[in-house]
Amino acid sequence: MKKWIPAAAGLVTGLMAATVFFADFSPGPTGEAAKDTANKSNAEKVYVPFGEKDDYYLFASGGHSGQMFIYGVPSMRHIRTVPVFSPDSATGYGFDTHSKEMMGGYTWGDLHHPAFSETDGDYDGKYMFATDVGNSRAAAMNLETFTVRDIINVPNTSGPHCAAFVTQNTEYMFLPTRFAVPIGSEYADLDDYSTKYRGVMSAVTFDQNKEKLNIAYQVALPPWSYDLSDAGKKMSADWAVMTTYNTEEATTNLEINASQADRDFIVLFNWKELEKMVADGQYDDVTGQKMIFPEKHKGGIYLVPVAKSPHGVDVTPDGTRFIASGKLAPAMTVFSFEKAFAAIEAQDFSGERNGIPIINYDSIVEREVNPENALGPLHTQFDDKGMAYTTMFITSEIVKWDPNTGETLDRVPVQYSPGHSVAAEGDTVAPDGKYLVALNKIAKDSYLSVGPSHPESMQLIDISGKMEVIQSAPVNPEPHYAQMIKADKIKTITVYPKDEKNPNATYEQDKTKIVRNGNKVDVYGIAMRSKFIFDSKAKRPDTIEVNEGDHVTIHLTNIDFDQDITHGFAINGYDLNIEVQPGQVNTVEFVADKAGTFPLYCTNFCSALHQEMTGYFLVKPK
Ligand code: CUK
Ligand code: CUA
Repeated sequence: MKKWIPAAAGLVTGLMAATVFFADFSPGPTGEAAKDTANKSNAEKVYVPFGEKDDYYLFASGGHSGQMFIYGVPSMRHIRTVPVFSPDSATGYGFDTHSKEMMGGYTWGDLHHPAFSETDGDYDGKYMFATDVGNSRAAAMNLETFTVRDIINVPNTSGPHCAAFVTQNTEYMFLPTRFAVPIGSEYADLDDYSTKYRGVMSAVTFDQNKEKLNIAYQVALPPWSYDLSDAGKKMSADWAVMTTYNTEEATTNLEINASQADRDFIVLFNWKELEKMVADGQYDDVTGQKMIFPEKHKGGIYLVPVAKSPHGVDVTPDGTRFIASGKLAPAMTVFSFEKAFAAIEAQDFSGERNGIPIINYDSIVEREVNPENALGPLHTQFDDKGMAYTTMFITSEIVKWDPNTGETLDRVPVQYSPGHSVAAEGDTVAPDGKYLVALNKIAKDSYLSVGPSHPESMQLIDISGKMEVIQSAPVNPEPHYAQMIKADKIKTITVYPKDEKNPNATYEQDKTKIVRNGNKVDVYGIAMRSKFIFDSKAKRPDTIEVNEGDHVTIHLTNIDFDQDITHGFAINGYDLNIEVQPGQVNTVEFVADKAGTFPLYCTNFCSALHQEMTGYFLVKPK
């Protein structure tokens, strides 16, 4: 706008021009005043008064912290960190016998994608699953206690990245690998990559009664990188999809070499059919696993060409479509499941790779969506009306669009570079709408500086009307994905129920004892406000005395059946600390390899006399 008023302008024209002029140069009340108004209404939207609770739990993956971060929405308050793949002294995780055994000797993990257990395509609030890209593991967390109950190593796979995603009734979670390796990770020359390497996908089941994960079967896919995946829903419930890149089979400088081909693939597979093939013996026994080789055991797996180097792929809540996003192509590609089924039926294939049929792209694509100037689409979530929300990594925004028409409906900038976003109940057959959280990779200037490296950022977006960022929370490295569940679906327990059959439990003080058997010492003790009792008949019931070199096992029962009265147990200088939650029985084992006098104490502040909750661990020298 120029300061131009026609010389011949009358009063009215002049006023109009002046109005336009003013409007152009000061867009409404700007500066501090406007900020205040906006912040007040946003503050109200996210304010959860003391005594009231948040509406949603947000489970954010902790990336290479190996942990899970639990936040409340809309307050965006960090409530808890639950260790999954990494030891955590705050909760004694990785120190007590069970969690140490689950840890399998590893000291870290890389947790990318959490997934709730589902019943009829809806989060049921019972379990949370996750995989470890760093050390190829899978875990199941019980949501009554927010503790991990089982971890398995996934053989033949290196870096199950795009998992976990679960089928509609938690029949399976599928763990495709990010890195191709020879089966069993044996040595093979990289010149033999195309013939000897494989990208193995594992179908993992979970037995809720035994709380055990198990590998049902594996599929030896071509040696490509498998990126993101999603399970089908409703009409596509028997199917699952995943993206793959490096179909060039590059073995070095992937940045360039894995980005050559114009098209990579989506892998579409029918897990019901794979299940049937396994039941019919159509697999090879490989390193103790049932391995399907697609070039030999035909059926159930198809390829769909997609714009180069795709990242995310997401199934719409109604299960009719799957949408792939291209990190190098600025497009979201919408495919129809119905058309895909018809193409498979008609064998409408354009060729094959490694024995897997390639479905004719044109037969099943609905549209390619390119919102204007939007770059770096990564992941898509959905609201209650089926509208799509795609994160744009490069242009740092969320774009809302209509999968039915491809029309762009809204967009909002986020700070900065979002990877995933997560919608309330976003991966169910019936998302809630209402909220979306952008998981931003780069916070830059958002918070008080903590040095050259900054926290990541999660921004809460109100999606009930025009998208608006209403809250922002710093978060430790590094949430990749998250899921958001209605708070009332999660039913935690307040104390562990008495388990009279547990041979290690000691609920009565006069049953405490220290049992010696050669150089093996078993302590059956109690933790209570505000003392330890290891042997009630001893002169000093809170002392444990052993000989140097003894193998010591301490079974500790917390007999405070009272909400939030957690005790800890640490031995000074012995590098161990465990936790016993109310009513819980926990065990720690170690060798008393250092002679001397070591105070033991409760690490978790439990009463006014918490400081007095101490004793001695005496180790007589040899
Ligand atoms: S990945 Cu991190 S932004 Cu592991 Cu889901 Cu896409
Ligand atoms: Cu028990 Cu502090």
